Amino acid sequence: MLQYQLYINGEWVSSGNGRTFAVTNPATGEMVGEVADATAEDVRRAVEAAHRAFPDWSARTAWDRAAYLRKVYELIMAHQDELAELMTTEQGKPLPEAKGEVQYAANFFEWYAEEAKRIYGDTIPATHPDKRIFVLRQPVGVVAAITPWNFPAAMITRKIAPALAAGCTVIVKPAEQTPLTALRLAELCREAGIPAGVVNVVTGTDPRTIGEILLRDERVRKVTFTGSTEVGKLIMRQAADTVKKVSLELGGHAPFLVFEDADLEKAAREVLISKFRNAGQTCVCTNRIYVHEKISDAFAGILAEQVKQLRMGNGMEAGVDIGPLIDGQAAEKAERHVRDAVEKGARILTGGRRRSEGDVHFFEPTVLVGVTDEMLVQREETFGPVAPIAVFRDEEEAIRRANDTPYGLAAYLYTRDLARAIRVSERLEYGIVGINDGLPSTVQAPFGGMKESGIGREGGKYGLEEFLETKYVSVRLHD
Ligand code: TXE
Repeated sequence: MLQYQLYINGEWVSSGNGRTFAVTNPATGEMVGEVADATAEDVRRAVEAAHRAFPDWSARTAWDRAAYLRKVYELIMAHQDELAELMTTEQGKPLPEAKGEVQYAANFFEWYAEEAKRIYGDTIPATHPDKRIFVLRQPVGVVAAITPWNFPAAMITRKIAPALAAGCTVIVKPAEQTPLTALRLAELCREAGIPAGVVNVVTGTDPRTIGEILLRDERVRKVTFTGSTEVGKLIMRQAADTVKKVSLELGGHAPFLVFEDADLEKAAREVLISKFRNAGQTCVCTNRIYVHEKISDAFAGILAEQVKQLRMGNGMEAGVDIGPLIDGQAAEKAERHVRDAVEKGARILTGGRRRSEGDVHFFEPTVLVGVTDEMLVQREETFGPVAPIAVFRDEEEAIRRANDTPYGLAAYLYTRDLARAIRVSERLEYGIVGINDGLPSTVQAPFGGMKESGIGREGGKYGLEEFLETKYVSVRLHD
């Protein structure tokens, strides 16, 4: 069993009151680790450490910081199997998916090691011959990064790699369900020689208090959050008091539009990938499938056949495609959504049942047909392996229904018609659109949502912007 303390100011320290909490394996219910339960004072100490580390870290050259980032990348890759196993153990996703996530997570360090060197300013022609105007990009300061359990490694590296590249120092608050991966990453940052206080990790069972302390502190200049829309809104309100910069990556409710000219086998394969990875617990997961009426029966049949092949079980076992859900609440939500759909007239083609035993919760990969827009599956993010299929008559209707949600993170469409693909993608009110592509996420692209799915972008040059201030310096040339 793994034991970890808090990582503050380059040291491993116990919580101020000595308390710890257990981390369990969602596939077995067994305790797999024990970590420190931070007190309010511990969080303040982490802020203090990050604040003190900032002047030195931000004053280093970009080349210097880049060398540390590259080292972290190398260390993550050197430990990729171990990290993937750790992630599957505390989060439940199948091991091959966990390996994919480790590579994705590491890529942020590799990318930002390069991007750190490309933080350019500007010079602007002045209105007076004696004047010069320079625009500088400077690190925003201390960053609080609050992360979820569904991608225990990538949601952290996607935030801290650009933050460190920009010259910021960070306090990471990982989800209480998956702190072990976060703490192992902190160990690797330490091994890479990242100076004390530049990266700090506080774990705890009272996220409300930890969040409040991070958000009230005026020394924290930026908060970057991935999680539920509800908590995201709270964070935005709390950040207002000290006018922090805010980035939010919140829930999604992704539509997948399948047009009548689609290759049905291939379209079903993309839906399968985008819907069922991580047992549907992904913010960009397909949540609503809209299929043209001419092909809907055939498409549903093909998708259901593919879904029936998925194997559910412990993600550590070879051949498993669907792991457990993170907890009982997640299973209840999936069950409630399926029940509601059936009560309102939907039909289950495959799956549909919850399998809970003690603290272990699975939900069968499910395909629903006859789905209408007033059903819960169409209104709320299910965050589980449920694929609801609704039918549309024409392009206009498909776009209108796809956009009829407060969310705006990812959307997908499948067609052979290039003009339609471009036309529809331009009208979808989403931050990410996959055309014939169910897996668009990649480190160099700007990941993020419109509407209530969030603010700001992560990845590529866009992700770096979030950690930079813009300052202009106006110079008069005479004395
Ligand atoms: O999220 P929370 P939960 C969605 C998804 C899921 C639902 C609930 O629909 O079913 O949210 O998941 C920390 N102040 N997503 O309850 O609570 C918490 O400790 C400061 C989508 O797990 O938002 C964790 O570190 N922080 C999403 C992080 O917020 C607080 C990924 C996320 O947890 C806090 C996860 C507070 N008051 C869930 N309360 C995505 N965008 O991918 C909690 N936290």
